[in-house]
Parts: sequence; C-alpha cells; structure tokens
Amino acid sequence: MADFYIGKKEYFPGIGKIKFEGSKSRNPLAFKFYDPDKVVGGKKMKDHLRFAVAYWHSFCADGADPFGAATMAHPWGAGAKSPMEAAENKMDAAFEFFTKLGAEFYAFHDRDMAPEGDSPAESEKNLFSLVAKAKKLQEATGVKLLWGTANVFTNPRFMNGAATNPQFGVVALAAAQVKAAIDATIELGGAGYTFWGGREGYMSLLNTDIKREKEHLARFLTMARDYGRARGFKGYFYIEPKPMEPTKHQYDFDTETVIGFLRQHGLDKDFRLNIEANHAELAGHDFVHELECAAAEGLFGSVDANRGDPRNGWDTDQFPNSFIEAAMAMHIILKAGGFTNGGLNFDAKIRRNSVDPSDLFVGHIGGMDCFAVGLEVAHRVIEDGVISGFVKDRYASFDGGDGARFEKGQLGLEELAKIGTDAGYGKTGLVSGRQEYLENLFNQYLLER
Ligand code: XLS
Ligand code: NI
Ligand code: NI
Repeated sequence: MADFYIGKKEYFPGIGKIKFEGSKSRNPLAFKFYDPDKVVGGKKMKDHLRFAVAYWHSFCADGADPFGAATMAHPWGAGAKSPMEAAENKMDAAFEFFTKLGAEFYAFHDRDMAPEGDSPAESEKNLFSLVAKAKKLQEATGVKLLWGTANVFTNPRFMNGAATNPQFGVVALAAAQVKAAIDATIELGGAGYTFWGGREGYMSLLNTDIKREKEHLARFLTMARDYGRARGFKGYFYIEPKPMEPTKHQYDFDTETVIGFLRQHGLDKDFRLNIEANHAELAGHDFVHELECAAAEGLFGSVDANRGDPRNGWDTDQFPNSFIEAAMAMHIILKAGGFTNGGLNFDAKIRRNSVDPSDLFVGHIGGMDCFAVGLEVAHRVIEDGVISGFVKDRYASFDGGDGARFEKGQLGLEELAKIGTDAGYGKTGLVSGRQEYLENLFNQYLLER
C-alpha cells in the first residue's frame, strides 16, 4: 500500500500517516495497540483484522438527525459545481482518509458513491463513472473493496420495502439498483456483496401479507445470487441481520432467523452472515451470541464493528471501545478460522457534535486499537487452551460408550430411557459449570502480558 495518496486537493491537512506509537503515547492521532505488521500467531495484525471504513458514515453523514440539521460542513461538498463533482471530491477525500489511516478495505452503497440521476439509466451511468475512478484509486493506493451494497431504503419509493414492496414496480426498480451494485462490486474486485434489509419488514400487520413478502425476498435474493454467479462473482453474499429500525419488524431479525431462511430457500451455500454488534444488541442478544450462532453453523462471514448504547434502543453506531467485548468477539472469530473473505467494517459514526476533522481519525484509531487488543487476547486464550480444554472435558461423557452411541444416532428413545432408568437417581452427580472461574480467567488474559 502506498504511504498515502492525495488527489488534487488535500482534505485532511495537517494529518499524516497514522503510526503505531505504543501504549504510553498520548498522541490522539497514533495507534497505541494496533501495530499493523506485528505478527500474531503467524499472521500480521492487519491480515487478521482486515479493517474496512464505511463510506456512508465517514463521508456522507453530516450530523443531521431527526431533531436537527447538519453540523458537519464537509470540504468535499463545498464549492462543487454539480453533484457528480461533489461525489468525485468525496472519493478523493475517502481514499486520502483510507491511506492515511492505514485501513486496507472500504465498503460502500451505490448511492454513497454516486448521486441518483433522473432515470435508472442515468443513475447507473453516474455510478459507473465513479466506479471507474474508484478502480484507479484502488490501483494507486492498494486499498481494496470489502463489500458493496445497494441503498434501497432511503429514497421514498422504498418506503414500503424494496424486494418485499407490495408494488411490483418498486421491486423491479430495486432490482435495477441491486444488479448495478453487483456489477460495480465485481468491477472493483469486491470480496463480498451485502444485503441489509432496511425496509424488508413491516410497520403494521393490518396491511401486510408476511408469507408473500418473505417469498418475494427469497425470490429476489435467489435472482441476485444467480446473476452474480453468472457474472463470475466468487465472493460471499452476506445478509446483515437487524431486528427493527427503520421498520417495526425486520424479516432478517437475527442470525438464527436468517440461517433458517437461507436453508429453507437453498441459499446457504452462497450466503454468509455479516454480523453487526449494535444489531445484536437491538435483537436482545450479545454480539458474541450472534457470532457464535453463525460460526456454529459454518456461516460466519464478516463483521460490522460498532457498539450501541445499552440505555438506548436504537442503532447509535458508535465506535467500539470495550477491550473485553472485542476480545470475546475475536475469540469466536479466531476459533472459527478467522476472516477469509470478510473483515471488520467500522459501521460506526462520530457523534453529531464531533465536528473537528480529526475526530473521524480518532474514532477509527480507537476502534482499531480495541480490536488489536482483542486479537492478541483471543490469541492468548486459544494458545493457552485452558478454556477450550474445559469445554471439551465438559462433554466427555459423549466421547465414548453410550454417550457416543447417542451422538451417532444408534439409540432409540426406549434404549436411552432404559439407560437412565437403570442408572437411577443420584448417580450422575452435579458437575459445576464453573462460570465465575472462566470469567475471571478470561479477564486475566486481558491484562497479563
Ligand atoms: C444499518 C446497517 C447498514 C448496513 C449497510 O443499520 O447497519 O449500515 O450495514 O446497508
Ligand atoms: Ni451495518
Ligand atoms: Ni446498523
């Protein structure tokens, strides 16, 4: 990767390449724990973590919320003669940011990159003009595309859904966008393509045919999969579960719901889960629960790294900052074999009142440091083998004898019941789950060196 790339104008003046300075540094614009080339378990930190910057939060969000106007006047928008020129400037700023930060990947929605035109054809033309520029910038900087996606939720035409919209005409317009976004992803060598079903759900059951809408969603995803594969796309398609917001109920509610849906419709070979920490929380789950449910079924793919606010019931998309949560997440990810096509995409935004241009760097630096610590801790946990050994021993009664016959399906319920009856009460004994011991031990890995 080039040291850093600057387009025709420097958008983050006074900020150079972010360096690793170690845990004693008080420089807010330096990594304290993320040392990209440091080898952990035979692999560089940067290759384990595959950090990605989210185009939308970083370069499109302007601080507007339902109660107030924009607070961030981005220099890439100012003075541009047309929306296309603004989009080009924004892309220069984005690649300057990726390279100065040292993130090797990014993720984008079609409409983050290029403005919608007056017709689907013009929108596609706008997109491909920017895709051509992105391709050149990727080549010049070495930055790669983690995944692409289509924004089929912001425009009012999608107010009743995209693939699940009750009007066929809207479904077809969503297809025009998704087809173009898949083409763009392929053109940019994207490792994945994501579906986040923002409005694929309902607001009221009084106007909704759930069965039909879910069938439409499956049909749409199948068509997208078939199209992508026919065009030579080799990466994974991802579903990013979220239980609600903006709809009251979203069909891809959580990991287990999505897995059932993918299997029901024969999509589980091509699709994996992109799990967002904050969405897990909204579904009433821990982030690690979602990761483990996907990993257990061999369907873990990628992560949208952020955090919510446990006191708030919405997607606050804050940068992650809990070492223990990152360590627990990385523990599951490493056990599942680490990232292959996926990575850690910061689906996170700085706060509305964080209006200093350096704040965007500082937010990402904190998130990257957090997962770097998480990686090292998780690696120590796995190397030590105490926790995995404990879990293995806990199931030892299934490793031989009747327990093994049970697992292999060699026992019927009558035989199993007879084993229980013959053994009688009180013989099996109570075995401690030792949760407090394991929690203390995990905490110890966090601080020991
Ligand atoms: C919204 C989602 C969104 C997806 C991409 O809550 O997290 O940002 O990641 O469409
Ligand atoms: Ni997300
Ligand atoms: Ni989200």
